[in-house]
Amino acid sequence: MNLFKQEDTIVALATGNIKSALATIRISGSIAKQAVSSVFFTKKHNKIELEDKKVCHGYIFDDNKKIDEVILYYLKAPHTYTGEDTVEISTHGNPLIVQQIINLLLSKNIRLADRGEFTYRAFINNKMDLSEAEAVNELINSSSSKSAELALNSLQGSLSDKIKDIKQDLTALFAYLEVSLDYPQEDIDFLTRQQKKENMQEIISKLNDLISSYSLSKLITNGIKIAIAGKPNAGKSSILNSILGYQRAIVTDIAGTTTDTIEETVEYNGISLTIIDTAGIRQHTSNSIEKIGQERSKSSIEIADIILWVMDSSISLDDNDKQIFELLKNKLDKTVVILNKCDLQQKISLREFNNFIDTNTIVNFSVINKTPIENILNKIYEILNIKDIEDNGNILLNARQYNLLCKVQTQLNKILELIDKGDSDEIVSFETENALNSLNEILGIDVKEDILHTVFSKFCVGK
Ligand SMILES: Nc1nc2c(ncn2[C@@H]2O[C@H](COP(=O)(O)OP(=O)(O)OP(=O)(O)O)[C@@H](O)[C@H]2O)c(=O)[nH]1
Ligand SMILES: [Mg+2]
Repeated sequence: MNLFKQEDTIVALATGNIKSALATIRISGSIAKQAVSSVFFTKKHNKIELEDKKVCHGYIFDDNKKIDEVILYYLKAPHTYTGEDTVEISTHGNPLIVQQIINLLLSKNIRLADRGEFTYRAFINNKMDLSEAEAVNELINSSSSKSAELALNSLQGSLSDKIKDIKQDLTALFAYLEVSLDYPQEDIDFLTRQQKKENMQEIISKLNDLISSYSLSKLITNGIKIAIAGKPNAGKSSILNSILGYQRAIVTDIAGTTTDTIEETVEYNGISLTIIDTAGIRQHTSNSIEKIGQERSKSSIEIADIILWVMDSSISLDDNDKQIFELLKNKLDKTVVILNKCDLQQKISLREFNNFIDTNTIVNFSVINKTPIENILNKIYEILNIKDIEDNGNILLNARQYNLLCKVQTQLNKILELIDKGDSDEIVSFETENALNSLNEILGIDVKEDILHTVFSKFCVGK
């Protein structure tokens, strides 16, 4: 990766490399204006003066050959995304035209941008900190409306502000400790041990709030994988169709209708749900297709965040149910039991589950009676402890940030212990400095190049 050769002017297609109405080519760096000016003319090949923030219409020429009619604008540093001189050219969205224009610019002492290099430059030029830069990528890759909303919050500094707040508290404490080390004899109003402890406890509590938002962040970012499993004919495909609101899977009264897994995605309360309907599981089958289907059902159960165990409540439990129970018994904490067909005479009652399943995870359901599908979906959210996304402090944490926060948590707990033991302020201030360094790493202050490389290599080219 060329990430760190900042003196170069870079170019990339910022939009998708597909046939479309328009495409945007972005150029950033000290010679952006000069390079574009040398290929951008009026229809009659007269020069066009590029002015800051002014939209211009004209033609891209390769020598005397017109390549495309374009609209472009020049933005002067430092008031740009990257903090550098920038030109954005809006061309017709044909990849062949785009490639010709980019090739032309490459011949003007400009090079192709690496992944995330525009945002990297924004970071280096203090347009955003590292967690805000990460939010740019999260915003682009959001798979649900909620993750997009939270990524935008992070981009606007919601996470950075919280980190800075903790840093500020810690720095204040650190300053006290430093003063007491530097001027031990002076008559300064030092903090008592109890005050230091209380200050630290308050900081740890803020940190813990942030850390606890990670599990929900993961679900919001990655979505929830839900496998619908159970005996043949229990009504699994009917439930998939009810969740989707249309007849996606074939439903018949023939046991073994679904032979392969069927996967669809919907959004519920801002979170993306991937629902996998599976082939019914039964003990004895000589059908080789069904056997493969059942293996796939088991794999889906393995990877699922939640399993909907669908039962036909109009028939009594049998050996087949026992077999499925064996399959799910280590996963009951993430299983919702659906007693389907409750419009019919019930042969299975809640009482039968008392000893081995938390009856709170059981939902009575009838596809025929159109039981609201929310009864199932809300139960899923209950099990995953998704009460109210707004309660999460509107924060979206990624794994890098989470791991660093956990490191800070360990460091702060150690400091608290040292303060409690009455250890010398010297050790405490040394540990505090370590914790401040970890917090800085979240914001990208004094981070190592390989960390930046890892973060920005996840971006697409052109961003
Ligand atoms: N009475 C009643 N019938 C239902 C209900 N849900 C599904 N059925 C019927 O049960 C039969 C089986 O439904 P499916 O959705 O195909 O069941 P499945 O679990 O996907 O079956 P396989 O794909 O064979 O494993 C169909 O005839 C459905 O109409 C319900 O709530 N009440
Ligand atoms: Mg089915």
